[in-house]
Amino acid sequence: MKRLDQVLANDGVGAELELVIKDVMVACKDIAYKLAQGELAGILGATEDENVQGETQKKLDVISNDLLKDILIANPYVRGIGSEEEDYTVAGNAGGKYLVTFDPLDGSSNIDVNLSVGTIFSVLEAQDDQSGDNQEVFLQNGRKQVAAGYVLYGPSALLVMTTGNGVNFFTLDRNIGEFVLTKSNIQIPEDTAEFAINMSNQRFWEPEMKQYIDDCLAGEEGPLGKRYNMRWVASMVAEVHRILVRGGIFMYPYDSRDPSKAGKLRLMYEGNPMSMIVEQAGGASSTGRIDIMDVEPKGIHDRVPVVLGSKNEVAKVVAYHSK
Ligand code: P6P
Repeated sequence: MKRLDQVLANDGVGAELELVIKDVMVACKDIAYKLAQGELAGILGATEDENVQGETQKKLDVISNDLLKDILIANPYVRGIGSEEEDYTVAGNAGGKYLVTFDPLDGSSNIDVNLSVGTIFSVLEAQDDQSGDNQEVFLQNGRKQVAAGYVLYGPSALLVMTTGNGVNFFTLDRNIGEFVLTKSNIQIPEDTAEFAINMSNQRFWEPEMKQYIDDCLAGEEGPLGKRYNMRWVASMVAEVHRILVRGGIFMYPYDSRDPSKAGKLRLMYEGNPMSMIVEQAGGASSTGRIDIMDVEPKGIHDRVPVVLGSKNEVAKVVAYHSK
């Protein structure tokens, strides 16, 4: 079994980026341990606070955020971090060349009901010498990412990661406290009959999305000519992982509940890292109109509509939006 550092070295990842990724893993192993303790750790439940997204923070949201922030801003190669749970980007080392954005605990509404949650991370290179507490240095499109990954805290703790040479799965071996390679060169099936969307938002979608889902529900007799199945875990990391393993399409489209926002999911630490992973695994990731990784960010907490997964199914959704 190859350890993460051996795979990174094989993929030509330099020592500095390797150290950044290993620090993310130190934090994620601690998060995995705390989650596995559940009630025994006395850290379930919500805080009294709301984050910049307007969402009530779970205790583990804050703990996970602080674990990742503290270790990364102390890393000599990290210029700064951006987090779903931080109002602004946080400066690390002025001489560092890497920028790390993360959603420390995605799907955290599932924590108290013992369902899967995850950590999502993305790594960019600073293109100038601006300080890491200036969000401008982070505002690069998703094609500029040098690494992206997530840790899924499920029955086992799984790291899924890419540095631009395909996607690998690593399983946390709790006997040695290391992530070990368990599957290489992941390929998403190009076709699917399984869609994931929160149907309760249907009346708020654009007509094109309503039409696509209506046609999925029409089954074999409908224009798409096949019977679809549906899944919704309310945890993007779990949905994306299912798609990497057996194909599928995940959608969190624009909806009119808050017309000022492009969607619920965030570009810099959800849309972009998941898009890099999905594209590296032979899938596709779109806003419904353009590739997510071609969206030019204006702010660290920008929202983005998400349609990702099996590439032929994503192409169908894009076609609905171009009629
Ligand atoms: P809803 C979790 O809060 C999250 O950001 C994603 O992980 C997940 O796919 C989505 O929101 C769930 O949203 O509206 O179904 O609760």
